[in-house]
Parts: sequence; structure tokens; C-alpha cells
Amino acid sequence: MARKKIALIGGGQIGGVLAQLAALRELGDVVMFDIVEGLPQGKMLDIAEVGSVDSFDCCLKGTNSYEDIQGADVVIVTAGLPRKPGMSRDDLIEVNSKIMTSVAEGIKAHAPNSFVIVISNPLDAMVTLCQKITGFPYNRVIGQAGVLDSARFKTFIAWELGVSVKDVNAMTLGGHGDDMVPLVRYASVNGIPVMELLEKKYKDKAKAKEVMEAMVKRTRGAGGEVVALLKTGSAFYSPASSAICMAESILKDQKRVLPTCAHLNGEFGVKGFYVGVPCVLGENGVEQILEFELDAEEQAMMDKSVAAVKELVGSMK
Ligand code: A3D
Repeated sequence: MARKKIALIGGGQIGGVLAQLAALRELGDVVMFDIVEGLPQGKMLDIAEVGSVDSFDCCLKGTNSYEDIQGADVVIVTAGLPRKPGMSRDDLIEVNSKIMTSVAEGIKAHAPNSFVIVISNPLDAMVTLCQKITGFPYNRVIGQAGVLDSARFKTFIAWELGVSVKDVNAMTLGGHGDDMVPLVRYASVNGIPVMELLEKKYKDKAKAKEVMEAMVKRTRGAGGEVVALLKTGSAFYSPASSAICMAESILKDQKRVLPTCAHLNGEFGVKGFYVGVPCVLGENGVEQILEFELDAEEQAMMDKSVAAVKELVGSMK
């Protein structure tokens, strides 16, 4: 049986961590493409040289030629500029649209049967553009945002309650912007509602609500919090881990239920747009979209988030 092949388009901060994680988990052979000469070659050589130390055995290659992504099963795209302090993700749309156009053409020509996971920002617009240019079916072009946004929400809940993050379950829906929708009602610690635990902890419903609202706010602004600290770019360990989790579910047909930026056809009241929703990811990419009832408040937040996505996508030339 042939080894799986993962192609990384963009060899910057996230690209480097993606390559290392893919190697550590032996997901398959990895090729990293970047337009900067020497950068992908240097990073892949650097990682390859510790195979004996980290006990992985796969082929790692850096390249400036799209021909090398031939036969990729999964392509993960991080090509594009990251945010600097004071910038919104949407400020990147003009420059990153141009980059995404050339990237999607490269993928279409050289890895026509691949599953594509987009990370470049503004995420919802970049996935939309990537699908449009590749012409790949919707189940094969998705975006990573919700796995990370949900992981951030889970982290803040774990810290607040003093429990292991492994036992926290929580999810965000909607676009990857400040209007994303952290689902408070479904946040739990091994099935016990987080709101109930907060009310027990503070013996005060109003205080519990206030604490939850602060965690929701921090989740929505978590990307910006990292940007403000780093000053030179945006988060890179966490988006890489999140995309690798999605890639692994596809490559190993795990059928994980992961918040995914997926194309909707009426689900959650959205038609014809890419929005973050829970999806089953397996060997066919998006195999199911798990739709469920939102209450009036959640639906209103979802509608607001979707409106922001529509405006963003509409602003692309
Ligand atoms: P960075 O370290 O700058 O890497 C980007 C790489 O893209 C650089 O190595 C560039 O040389 C390369 N590049 C530029 N143009 C092209 C091209 N035409 N073809 C191929 N490669 C090209 O950025 P990063 O890795 O920190 O971030 C990459 C993207 O991910 C940015 O758009 C970020 O905003 C975005 N991002 C998304 C999330 C999500 O959760 C969705 C989180 C963090 C960052």
C-alpha cells in the first residue's frame, strides 16, 4: 500500500509546525512548497535530520515547484500574510486573495484529487476562493478555524474550573471572526453543564453568567490576544495542531466530529456559504454535517456571524 502524502503550501510559522507534527505522527510523506527559495528546503532538512531522535521515518521534502505536490492526498494551505497588531483578519483579504488564487491554481493543476484544508486568513473568504478556483467538490475543500476556536474556549473553561482540559467539551460555530458563536449551552465537563458548575462554584447565577461571558469574549478575541503579545505575527502552534487533527481524521478515516468551515446547503439556515459547523471528517472529507436545533439567542448570534461572512466574501473582487 502506498504511503499517504501531505503537501503543505506555505512554509512559514504554521507551515513549519505542520511539517514537524505530520512527521512526529507519521501521517505520511510530507512536501512543503513556498515561493521563497531555500526556506522550505531548509525547514524540511532541519526536521528530517532528527528522525532518529524523534523516532519517525518518513520522506520530507522542501520545494519551490508545484510539480512536487503531485499525488498529495491532503493539502494544507497557510500561504499568505499573517496579522500584525492592530490589524483585523479582514484587512488581509486583498493581498491574501492574490496569493490564494495562485495557490489554488497550483493545487488544481498538480494535486487534482486531494483534500484541501485552508488555514490562511481571512479564513471563510479564503476557503470560498480556494473552492471556486480549484472547482473541487465541497466535501474536498474545507477550512480550519473551529477546532482552534473551540480548543481555546475549552482551555479557558478548564482553567476557570480547575479541571483537566481533556474532560472539557465545548464548541464554537460560525465564521472565524469576532462574531464567532461559542456554544455555552452545550459546554460540559464530561457531560455536566459548565453553567451548572459555575453556578455551584460562585453560588450566584449572575456571577456565573458574568464569568462565562468573560470566557466567551476571551475566546472571540483569543487570536488577537496572541498577536498583541507576539507583535510580529499570529498564533502558529495552535492552528497547526488543529489542522493536523483534521488531516489525520481524513487520512485515517477516523470520522471525528470536528468544527469545520464547510460549505452549507441550507443547514443552520445558511445556503451557499462556507461557515463553521460540526462535521464528520473521514476518507471522503466532509461526510456529514451534524445539524441540530439552536435556540433563539444562538440562532441570532449565528445569523450575525453569517452576515459578517457574507459581507467579507462579497467584498472579494
Ligand atoms: P508566515 O509565517 O508569514 O508564513 C506564510 C508563508 O506563506 C511565508 O513563508 C510566505 O513565503 C508564504 N507565501 C507567500 N506567498 C506565497 C505563495 N504565493 N505561494 C506559496 N507560499 C507563499 O504566516 P503564518 O504561517 O504565521 O500564517 C499563515 C496564514 O495563516 C496567515 O494568513 C494567517 O493569518 C493565518 N492564520 C490562520 C489561523 C486560523 O486559525 C484560521 C490562525 C493563525 C494564522
